[in-house]
Amino acid sequence: MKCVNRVKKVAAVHDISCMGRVSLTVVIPILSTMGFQVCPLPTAILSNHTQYPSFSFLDLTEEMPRIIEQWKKLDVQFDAIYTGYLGSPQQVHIVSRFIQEFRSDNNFVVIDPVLGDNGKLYANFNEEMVKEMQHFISKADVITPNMTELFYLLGLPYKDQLTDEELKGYLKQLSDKGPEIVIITSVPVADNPRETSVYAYNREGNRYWKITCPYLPAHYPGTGDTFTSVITGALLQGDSLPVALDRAAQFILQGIRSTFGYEYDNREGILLEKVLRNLDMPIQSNSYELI
Ligand code: PXL
Repeated sequence: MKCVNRVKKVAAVHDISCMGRVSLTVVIPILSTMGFQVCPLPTAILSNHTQYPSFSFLDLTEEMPRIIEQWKKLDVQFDAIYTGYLGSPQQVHIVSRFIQEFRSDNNFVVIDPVLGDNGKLYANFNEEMVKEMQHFISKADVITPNMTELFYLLGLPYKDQLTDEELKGYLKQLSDKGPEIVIITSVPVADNPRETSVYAYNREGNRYWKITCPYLPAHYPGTGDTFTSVITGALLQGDSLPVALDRAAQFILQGIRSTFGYEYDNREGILLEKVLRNLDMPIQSNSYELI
């Protein structure tokens, strides 16, 4: 009998930030709770994420090819490859090769093009990294840029007031670079600071989707990783794109609401542990619309 994964496996290419809930400390619990095995390919070990004023950084660029070599010997098959924070342009090259070697007709590739937020690049990223990411996204089936990353990927100046038609144009432009599914997160809603939207495009079927949810005025690092982890798990379990969007948006909102009421250092991220079990619940929101 052909060897299949009894539990679906996800290769998760992200850093380990030891403080502040981002990257692998978010990806692993979410995908495990959803019933998938996470196989981390760590890119770096940081004392804490880079939105704190200082951090230690152990670059794992040299170790990554060694891990990949051993995985090849094991003949491991992944059902999904999901990449997030990459530490350097060289890592982009390593992960591009990894995707080429491990992709098949039976898996899909999710690239969260982590570059920045709030109109700015994260500390220790520069234009070279932006250029690499612009090429790298062509390797993906699914990409999930936030608004900041959208404009860096397209090489356009940042702006935050956009019409549905403009957003549909941007979604299509990014999809034309390769990915079948493009999802843009944290889009402000015109004249309504209490709401935020997610826009998405699926080339299969040529349909555009939008979901709008309440926005609470607080910034928590790692919500992008949380969102894309739920999207990856939802697609792995066979959800349609709009249902995956609803599931991810509902979970983020639950996470933020469980945290917002506390006086708390937002840099630690949402109180994920309080809501993880909700991933087993049916979706209660049904906010997606076709645009
Ligand atoms: O996805 C966010 C993220 C991941 N990894 C590191 C980060 C951040 C955001 O600040 O600094 C190291």
